[in-house]
Amino acid sequence: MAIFPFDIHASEGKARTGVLKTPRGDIRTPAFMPVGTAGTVKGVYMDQVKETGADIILGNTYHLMLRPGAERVKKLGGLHKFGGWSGPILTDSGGFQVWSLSKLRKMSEEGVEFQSHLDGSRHMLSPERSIEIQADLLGADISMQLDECTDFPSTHEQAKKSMELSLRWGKRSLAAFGDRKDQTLFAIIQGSIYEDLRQRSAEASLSETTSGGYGGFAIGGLAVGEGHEAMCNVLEFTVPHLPESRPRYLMGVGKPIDLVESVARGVDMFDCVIPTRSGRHGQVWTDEGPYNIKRAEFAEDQAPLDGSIKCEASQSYSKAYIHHLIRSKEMLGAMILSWHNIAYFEDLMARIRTAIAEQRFKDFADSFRSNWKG
Ligand code: PRF
Repeated sequence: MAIFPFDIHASEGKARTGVLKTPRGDIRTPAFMPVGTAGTVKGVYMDQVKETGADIILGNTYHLMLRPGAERVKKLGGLHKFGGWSGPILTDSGGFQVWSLSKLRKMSEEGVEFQSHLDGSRHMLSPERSIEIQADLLGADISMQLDECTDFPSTHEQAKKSMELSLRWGKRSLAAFGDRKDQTLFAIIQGSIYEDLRQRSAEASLSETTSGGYGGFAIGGLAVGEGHEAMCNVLEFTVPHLPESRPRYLMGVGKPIDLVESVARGVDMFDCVIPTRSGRHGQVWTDEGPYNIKRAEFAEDQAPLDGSIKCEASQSYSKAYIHHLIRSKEMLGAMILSWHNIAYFEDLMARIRTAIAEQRFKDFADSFRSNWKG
């Protein structure tokens, strides 16, 4: 398979900044990927997403296979054409969404059988079917292996069993992926909070060499209830087992402080629904943490959300207006806040990249920690 070139331009401590080069465009790292679950970054036009500085978006196997159906997306030209995003797309394999959304799920060696959260219909997702959906039908630039997101908390024994299943599914995913030219596949490291299991997962994934091995390594099974400290601790002992030369992706994370702390521990890529999901509920993200625009104090506040961010949503509407829109449940309120929050996250990543390039990331992280109140 294709292994996309990953050029690291600068590093400081464990933090690094660089570019992952894909046939559909460069991804500047550390990167934040807005989540486009069902072929749309909820409430935000693709050209607005692009303008915030996002180089890549995420799509979901689980949602798209259920509606409108992966074969239909293929028939309509693939996910890039269907959704109007010409840059790189990474798709999640479905395991995690089955784990968090579907009603009945039955795990077996073969894969996961589940009932749709939409209409109760039954489906089967195997490593091979997940790759077919992601790479052939949706046309993802980066596919993820099928994995099982281990429950938290789990005993060492449960976590080991689950991690070993993910390893076997990874091997099958890699074999199913084969020799694709312009697409790549990432492994997912599991192992809950256990150091020996994380090490085993990383080392076994690394030793897979079918068609050149994995193009990158994700860390799964975090941000599932273990808490910020425990997550940082797992990153601390997991990242050193991953190759320097390949991108590291922390799945489903997180708040701005999580991003800063994870970059400090060597993570290169992130995705999270926070900017859009919380935006729909009136939350505004800042370097100090989130606040809710519905609060009475904003009723006559004529200031913009953040004049320092180059984004129409951040600069051109008053807090008073957005306060009114959200309180009135006007859809434009949710749209402006989702757009602003993505711009804030992308601006934060750009500041992180610049700080690393200028060798002042440690100072940046220290001052970020002390300002953070969230
Ligand atoms: N596995 C997959 N997707 C994910 C996760 C995982 O463990 C997580 C955990 N935070 C988010 N998204 N495949």
